[in-house]
Amino acid sequence: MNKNFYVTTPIFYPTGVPHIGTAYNVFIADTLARYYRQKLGKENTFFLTGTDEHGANIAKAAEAQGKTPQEYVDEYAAKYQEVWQGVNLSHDYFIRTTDPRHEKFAQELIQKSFDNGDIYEGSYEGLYCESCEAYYTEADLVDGKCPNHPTKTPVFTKEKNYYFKLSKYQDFLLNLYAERPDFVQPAKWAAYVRGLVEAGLQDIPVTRANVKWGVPVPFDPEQTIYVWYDALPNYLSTLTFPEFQGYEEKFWPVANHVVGKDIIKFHAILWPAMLKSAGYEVPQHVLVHGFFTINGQKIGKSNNNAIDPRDLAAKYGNDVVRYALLSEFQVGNDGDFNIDRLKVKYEELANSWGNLLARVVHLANNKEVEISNTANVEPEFLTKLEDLAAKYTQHIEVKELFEALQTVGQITEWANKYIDEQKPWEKDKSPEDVALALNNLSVLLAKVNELYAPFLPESAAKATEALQKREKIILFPKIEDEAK
Ligand code: ME8
Repeated sequence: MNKNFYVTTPIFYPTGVPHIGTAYNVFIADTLARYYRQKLGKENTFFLTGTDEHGANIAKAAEAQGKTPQEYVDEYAAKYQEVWQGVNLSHDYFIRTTDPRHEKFAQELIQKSFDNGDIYEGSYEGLYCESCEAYYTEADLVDGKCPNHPTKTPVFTKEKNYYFKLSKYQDFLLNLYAERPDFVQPAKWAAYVRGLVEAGLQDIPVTRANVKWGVPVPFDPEQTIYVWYDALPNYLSTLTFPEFQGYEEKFWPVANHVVGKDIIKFHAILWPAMLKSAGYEVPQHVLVHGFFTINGQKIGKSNNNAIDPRDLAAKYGNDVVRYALLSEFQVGNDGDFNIDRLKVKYEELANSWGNLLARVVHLANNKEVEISNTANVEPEFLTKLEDLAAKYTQHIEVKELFEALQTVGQITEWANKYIDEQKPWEKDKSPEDVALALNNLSVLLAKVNELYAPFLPESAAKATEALQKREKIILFPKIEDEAK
């Protein structure tokens, strides 16, 4: 077992502000970080997020607003940080690729591959999508448009640039996937990536002659480093910053990159090849998640559904927003989401966890019995609880967050059934039976609080305190519908 855990989100393009779709990614990473802080300790866990601030797209967005690129990224990186703070994100650091220490690292990395002959001069002619900052072939296009940007037509571009010998790493990558079948998680995405690499890899241009807003190529300062070749190294550059002394040894290569399916190729193919070429080990896992739509519509300004996660959190609480998304579909799958589902999820938590807590505390006080004594739990009850907790652990450690939440749901369902059967409130129950039932339930509840903590940190902290102090609280108070 690893002693340390490192989790990253993609570094987001600071064009606009984060929305609920972007937030889904960071909620996954945050949940994992919180789980491992509980398990391995705060000092052995590192959670990184940040912004990807170079490239033609950023320069264009800045120009459109009459700002310099630096002014623009300063403003939008601050907005990202505000939103993440607003939703109680527990990241340990926010990396910005315009940090000179990162820029220097990105230069050193590309220089290493140049020195060992993996980067050569060439010229490129092809179709380029400025929104993706990526080249495409005719076959990649959908109705003549970019496969990721249905309104953008990739433009024919010709320029001198330097290529990275990605094709050289085909066998290395196939061996990596064979030796570590869970390098990419979940399995269906591992199979997808393997298929792509088996079909063959082409060398890719990794510098740009025409993009000025970028990191200068150290061996040809007329050129800048391709934005992805500058962005991916953020995961490693941060660990070399002076304030993180010893982190590179501690957190590399135990990295877990959480990425959306749109950027899987960069993380599962290009990044390991870049690292191998520069003499680094590859990360531990790439966790791929799907995309969700809202009421069947793609999230975006044009659909007017790019909801700020803080707006939902203001009404339902940070915890329920993340719970609602993480409990709605499996990590690798696509899904749909809407406010009605969020309300259903809120009720679900109120009726299961909230209700259980209220009943146990109320009855324990009413009947004046001792609770939370692990030594006095019925053995079969304890075994069942431990089995379910072990199932949760198995799921979360392979990042099956949906399944882990379902397991906690099974525990609360069982407990609510148990309390209904035991009826500890009835007058004819013996004090011993009442004490046993409430003791069983309070120990179970403490476990539920612990298991929910990575997912619903604020509520779990409240529930834990209430149980310890035997204070009757309403964990999920009724929310008035403004329509009524
Ligand atoms: O790609 N559902 O940045 P980006 C789920 N800078 N996830 C969604 C989503 C949705 N509807 N919409 C967005 C970049 N996402 C690069 C990354 S990393 C070295 C560089 C998430 O701002 C999803 O995780 O375009 C996707 O991968 C990410 O936002 C894209 O962020």
